[in-house]
Amino acid sequence: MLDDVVISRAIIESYYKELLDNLESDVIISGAGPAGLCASYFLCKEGFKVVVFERALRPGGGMPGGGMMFNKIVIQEESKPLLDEWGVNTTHYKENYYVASSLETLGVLLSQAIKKGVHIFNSISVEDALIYNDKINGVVINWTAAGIANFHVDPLTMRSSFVVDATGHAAEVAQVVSRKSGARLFTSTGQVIGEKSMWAEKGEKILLENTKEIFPHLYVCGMAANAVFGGQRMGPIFGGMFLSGQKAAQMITQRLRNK
Ligand code: 48F
Repeated sequence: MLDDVVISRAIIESYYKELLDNLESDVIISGAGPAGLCASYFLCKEGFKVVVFERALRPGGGMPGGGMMFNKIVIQEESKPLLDEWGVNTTHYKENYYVASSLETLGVLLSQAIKKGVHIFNSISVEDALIYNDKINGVVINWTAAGIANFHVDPLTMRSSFVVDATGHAAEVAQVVSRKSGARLFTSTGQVIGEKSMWAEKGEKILLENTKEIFPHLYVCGMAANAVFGGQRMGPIFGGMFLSGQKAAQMITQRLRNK
């Protein structure tokens, strides 16, 4: 026998328990694209408490769309060990180029991250940051649907020791911190510089350099890192996104260990 209200109670109680248990965490990641998911996986692997907020109903960012909705992604040799670790199938295309199904990569990475203990809350947008004591202390969140409906709904707040901006091209957390804190970001202009046009070779190279702390306790990874520092976009080559997420995780791991 199935009771409809028991089904509702199971969903509501489980969701609220997970949300309440994660009001405070080690790291909040804004954006569940390839870079954010990868960062979350490696941080959880190190034993930290990690929460991801994703604006869209389904996680994955630009990954499922591959290149112009051809649902394949290309990765380079350097990042293949990551896909091997997760168990994603790759096909050798030619020297230094591998192809993977964008859907399989998303499905496997999502599953691996959740199995490691990452808490992913989808359909929730990060709309502001908690800034005091000269650093970022967490994020301000709201239902994406409330924004779409243009409802005047006040948000809620989640606290963490570190925040990662993995929001992709728009670099939304960096933008809001720059606009509202009155402080300079750690860029040459003190602000978000904005991404340059497509150039895969240069964009992928510079991405790892740009993956770093941009405001006290705020790190940036993935396409947001190139947007913040004025790096090139690189289109449907995804190796750099994964390596950037891994690098952000490694840097934050060191900081959390030294606390
Ligand atoms: O855009 P996205 O995939 O960023 P990424 O992880 O990867 C970039 C590639 O997809 C591609 C590329 C490859 O070479 O250039 O563009 O850097 O994922 C960003 C995710 O963040 C979500 C958004 O819905 C997407 O899933 N997002 C954006 N703004 C917010 C957000 C926000 N304010 N709050 C929560 N999630």
